[in-house]
Amino acid sequence: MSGLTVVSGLRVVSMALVVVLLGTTVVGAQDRDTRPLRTLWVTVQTSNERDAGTDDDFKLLIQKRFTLPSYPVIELNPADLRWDENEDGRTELYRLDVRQQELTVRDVTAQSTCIEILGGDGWLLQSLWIVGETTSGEPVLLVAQPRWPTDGWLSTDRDEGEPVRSAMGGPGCLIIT
Ligand SMILES: [Ca+2]
Ligand SMILES: [Ca+2]
Repeated sequence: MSGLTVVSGLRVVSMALVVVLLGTTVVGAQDRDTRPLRTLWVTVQTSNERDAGTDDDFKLLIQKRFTLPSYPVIELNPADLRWDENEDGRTELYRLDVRQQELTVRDVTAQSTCIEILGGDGWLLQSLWIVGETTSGEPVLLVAQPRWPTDGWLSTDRDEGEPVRSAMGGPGCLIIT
């Protein structure tokens, strides 16, 4: 482990901060829950604000924080829906099969999950919810952001927003390398 990199390329912080950040995230019931997941149900609500919608694709980045020593980052590409999704005010539900990724409940948290847009058509969310379904069929709320920040635009065009945001809407994404 060489340090902690902010994916948006803003800065690399020290090993000491890595330890502090890990210390603050490795607490709570979810971090001890190793039930395997077979499905992620991702609900994305787009803001009503003008031009909040996007025609661009996106992906989810999930870092497996407990898989030492490499902390692999899983990339998930939601399938294109049959309609013009993620337009202003729309709410979409994506079903992602994650059986191949060997994710567990503790892998998918607000701290470990990010959203990346793949184009320059700015996108502003209203809310983001991720519910996991374990291999035995139990639903578990993994990520809940009912109030996405109103300045939390996503875009590969830096004049419009950030290409990567955390699942809570903040700029950048903490990736341990
Ligand atoms: Ca579509
Ligand atoms: Ca837009």
